[in-house]
Amino acid sequence: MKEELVKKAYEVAKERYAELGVDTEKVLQQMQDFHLSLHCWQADDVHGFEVKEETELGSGLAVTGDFPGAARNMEELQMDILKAKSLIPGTHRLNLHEIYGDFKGKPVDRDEVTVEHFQSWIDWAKENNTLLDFNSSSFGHAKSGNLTLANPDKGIREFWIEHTKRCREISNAIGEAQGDPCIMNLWVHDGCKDVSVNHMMYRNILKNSLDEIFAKEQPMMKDCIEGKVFGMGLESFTVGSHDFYTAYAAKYNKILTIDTGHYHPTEVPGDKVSAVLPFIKELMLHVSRPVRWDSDHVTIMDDTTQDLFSEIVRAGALDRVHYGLDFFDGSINRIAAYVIGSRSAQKCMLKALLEPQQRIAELELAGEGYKVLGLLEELKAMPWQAVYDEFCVRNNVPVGESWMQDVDAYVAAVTSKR
Ligand code: RNT
Ligand code: ZN
Repeated sequence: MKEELVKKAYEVAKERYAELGVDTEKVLQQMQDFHLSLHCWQADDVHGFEVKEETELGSGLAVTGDFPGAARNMEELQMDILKAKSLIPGTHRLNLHEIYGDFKGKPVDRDEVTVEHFQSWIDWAKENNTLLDFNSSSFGHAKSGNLTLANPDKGIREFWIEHTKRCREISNAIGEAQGDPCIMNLWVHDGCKDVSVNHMMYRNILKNSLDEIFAKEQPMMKDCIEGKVFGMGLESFTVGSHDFYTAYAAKYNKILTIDTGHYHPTEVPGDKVSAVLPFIKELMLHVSRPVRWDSDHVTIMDDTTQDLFSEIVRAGALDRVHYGLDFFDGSINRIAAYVIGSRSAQKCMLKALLEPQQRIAELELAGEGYKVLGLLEELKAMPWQAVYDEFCVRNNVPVGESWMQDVDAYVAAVTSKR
């Protein structure tokens, strides 16, 4: 019954969009090629699997909420991710942090990690037809403090340099194993809580650390670097600011990560796409949602997300962007968080693809300002939802709100027993 309704609605939508010159079949094909990189860390509030006495996240990142049922180990986390993926149309990558290694109950410090700690992930990914991405992890460790790669203390700095080099080795090995480059993100929280004066020194140190880390060619991985406006407890100064990494990425040919939660409240992340792409070859996204001081609420269809995806499509840059997610809410069902965030990001991309781009571009050049505005407003209420439903049907995943029943069933059978 429902499928019939979806079909009918889709046929109508297809005609409505055809009138505008938009081919929904082509767009559905593009959606099939739009792969998100699901972040593993929503499943367990960024705990990871390290063996250590102090399990507080601490230094650098904060997660709030104590909703029951978080994954407690690798097996549970993998199950949860597969469950979430089964409710999201399309095929998607998985983004791992170093702290999610298979450490087999042994303490492995961050400067000791090797690819063997990720072999079981590589095998799992292969079995489950998933490509992997990677992140170095410099937060939540006894040596994290306020400064890692930008630390004037040589011993601490070298510890984190070693960690990050090893993460690049691991990423490269993952890339080789999967026959597709592994995208490795580098984010460090380094900064100052209060007024400080040695800014040039910290930034020079960070630059030198990065130079050393990136010195070795790793052909089957790609480096991306992520800035931030400020971190908890480090409110006054951020060494790795957006400007710092934009300049570094442009000069040294790195991928720039745009985390939608990492800018001033009136700054528009989507506007950065066309500002940096003339100078930077590729972008990585961390699709997220800032609320007040927090940068990591679950993604929804807000203006920020819509604008970001529309800017990518309008820039003709679909194949120059990697689409990572980065939110971690511990206060709601974590599998639902993945589903809501992923499906919302997809809907924003779908709406972006359903825009009669050329026509609007021409109207703008012809000076027909009111038509540009009018058309963009009309498009907001076009039946894009019918196209998304059809996308779900074609990918064999629940249509509309019915995915919630699956989540409830999973809670009853699995997560409520944890
Ligand atoms: C933190 C950054 C970073 C992390 C993850 C866990 O502000 O956004 O990307 O969220 O690496
Ligand atoms: Zn991020």
